Amino acid sequence: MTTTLAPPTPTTPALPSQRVGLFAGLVGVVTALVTLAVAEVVSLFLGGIGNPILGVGSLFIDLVPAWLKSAVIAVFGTNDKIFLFFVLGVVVVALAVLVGQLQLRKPPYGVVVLGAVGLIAVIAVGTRSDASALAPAPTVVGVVVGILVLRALTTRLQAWRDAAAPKPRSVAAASGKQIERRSFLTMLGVAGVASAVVGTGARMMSAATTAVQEIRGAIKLPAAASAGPVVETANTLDTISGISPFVTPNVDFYRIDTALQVPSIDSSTWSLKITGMVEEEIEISFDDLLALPLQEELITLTCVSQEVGGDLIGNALWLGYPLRELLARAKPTAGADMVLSTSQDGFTASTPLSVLQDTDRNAMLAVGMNGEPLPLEHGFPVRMVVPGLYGYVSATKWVVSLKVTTFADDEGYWTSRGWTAKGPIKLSSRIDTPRSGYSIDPGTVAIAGVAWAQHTGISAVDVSIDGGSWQPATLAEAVNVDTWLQWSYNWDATSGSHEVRVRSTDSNGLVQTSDELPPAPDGSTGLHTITVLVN
Ligand SMILES: Nc1nc2c(c(=O)[nH]1)N[C@H]1C(S)=C(S)[C@@H](COP(=O)(O)O)O[C@H]1N2
Ligand SMILES: [Mo]
Repeated sequence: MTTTLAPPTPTTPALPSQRVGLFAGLVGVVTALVTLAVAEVVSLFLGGIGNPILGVGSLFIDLVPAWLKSAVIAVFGTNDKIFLFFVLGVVVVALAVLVGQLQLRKPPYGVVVLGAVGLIAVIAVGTRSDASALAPAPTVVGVVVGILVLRALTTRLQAWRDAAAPKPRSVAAASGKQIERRSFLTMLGVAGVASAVVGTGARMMSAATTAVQEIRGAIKLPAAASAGPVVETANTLDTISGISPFVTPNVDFYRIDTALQVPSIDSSTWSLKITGMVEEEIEISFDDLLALPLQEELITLTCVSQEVGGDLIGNALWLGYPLRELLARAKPTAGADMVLSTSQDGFTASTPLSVLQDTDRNAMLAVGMNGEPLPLEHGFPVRMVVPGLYGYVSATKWVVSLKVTTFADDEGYWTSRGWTAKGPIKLSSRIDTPRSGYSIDPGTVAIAGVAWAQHTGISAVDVSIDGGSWQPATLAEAVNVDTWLQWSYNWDATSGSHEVRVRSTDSNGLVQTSDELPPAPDGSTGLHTITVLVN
């Protein structure tokens, strides 16, 4: 008798239901991690607003009855916040496990609960007193990504469970089970680790920003040794509705930089080094800087990327120390013609040494902007401000070093990207009001705006209606040659569509060109022209 050896009857153990339950819970926890990590990142990019955990935590503090609050403080003392976050953490994990279980066993209820928790968080952040219109964004984006991850993970867990279900064993089924298992575990692991790393990083960066905001808030800037010009509103055209105010409030000041995340620099650890072609290298701390006789100056900054009529320009009262004095201490050596300034985040600008040494021009290392320490996004604790040059070759924010060098040897950030090495600001002008494309009533209308030729000064502004002859505008009193100048022109507006054009003339008699050039490589030219509909 021949015996045929029958293959052993395979009995695949089904995936035990406790293990499925455990993995569903993990899916929930990873979903929560992803949701919170995405919210942290979005919040960070929005400058720290709308953090769901902080929002819910603050709402919680407001809602907890006073007696419970005192009881918690009695027990935990100054660790009361840590206790609160511990409680929140436990609640988050419990909800997460619930979400994971529900999505596996009773879909789509996991998604529904996640959405509902998200809604509560949106309400929590939205009811904070400092909430902005964008406050719900981090939570909303976080929950949307969380839902996608929850569904993807649950689908993979189901596939693994189904592939592992008891059925006549075949090699194909066994390898299918392997594949589903690996696919699920890989996604779970990657999502979990990535969100933990990214979320923690974003949280630490936000915390650093908050800490530096507090340091900034505590700084008392010294008064200027030589006070800046006092600008009476009566000497400006600020009362004309729609005109740019002569001094731009910090919150309205344009912001241009390559920083994805605003650098947060503790002023007490900040220092500036002057190196390169100098007889003496210098290092100066923030306190050293504040102890020097500071000056105050009104200077209008302009971005080279400004299109004709654009808004990448602003005027502020800067408090700082003249760069020429610092350079005099370092004693540049013969042959040097450029200073390459570097920011903490690696941006560089090439500024002609002669401009910084000019006794007639207040190039400064600024610490104050309109009576406050520099806002973080405008360079806290210290930046450069140089009258007459576009920002990309002069206005380095978060500046940490100045290398005295030559244009032949070194190059600034934008120069290596095709912009010119030197960037004097071009004469230009803008119509602020009426707004282009808007309709207005007939009668006397104030056409008004600003004109600039930093470090040269403006001598005239003219307006032309429908291509007619140039009519002189009224100029505000010029405070200095480094700021823009407000102008206005009273126009007797008649019904119909009209074209309004402005042109300025600088103090050297140079008339603003009508030739149109784009911003690259050294600044736009052309005349700002608007169309107005008169009813
Ligand atoms: N560190 C750093 N400083 C910088 C820049 C930058 O990208 N990084 N951009 C410059 C440019 S192009 C301009 S126009 C001004 C704008 O300054 P503001 O953002 O304070 O208006 O900053 C300059 N300083
Ligand atoms: Mo710029």
